Amino acid sequence: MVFSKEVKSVRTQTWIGIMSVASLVAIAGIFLKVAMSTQPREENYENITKPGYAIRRKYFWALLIVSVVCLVISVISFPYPAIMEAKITGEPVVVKATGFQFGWELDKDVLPVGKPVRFDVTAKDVNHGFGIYYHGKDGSLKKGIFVAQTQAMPDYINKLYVTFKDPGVYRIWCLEYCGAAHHIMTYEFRVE
Ligand SMILES: [Cu+2]
Repeated sequence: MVFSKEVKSVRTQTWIGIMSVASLVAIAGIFLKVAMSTQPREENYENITKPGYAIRRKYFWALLIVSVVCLVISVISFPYPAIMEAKITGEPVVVKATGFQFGWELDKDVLPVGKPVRFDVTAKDVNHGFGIYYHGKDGSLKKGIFVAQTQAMPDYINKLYVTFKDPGVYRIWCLEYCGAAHHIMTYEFRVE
């Protein structure tokens, strides 16, 4: 028998098709057999979960103890009690303080010692930081001691209450970078 090229090609394709279907059926059969023979595993999960939960419980208590210890330590070093002790007694002396690029305007240069002072702080142009530092009795203390601070903001008046304990020279320093000459933005007043 002599077949043409086309007939040979069709035969080959048919064979490939039959072989493919046959292997698919065989694979499906294997899957089916495995699926049929599989049964739910009977295992004692308690053996695993019990020690697992025990470890979890230990971790929980350890974490809780560590958290409480950390909380107590951090609360002790909080500055809140000192702030809460501060009380305003009597009418405060009101000082209007305005920040601008690059300086401060205050309507008073001499403030009382031991009496409450209220700074009404605002700004003319941009945000500034209003920081008060103590520079010693005669102003010779170069590195000032921080006293109090608030923000100086345009269109807002932030009220800062301070009772000066020490007479001497105090300086205001801008605590927020506000431009090229920010570092010279300072003002001096006296407390007597
Ligand atoms: Cu500034």
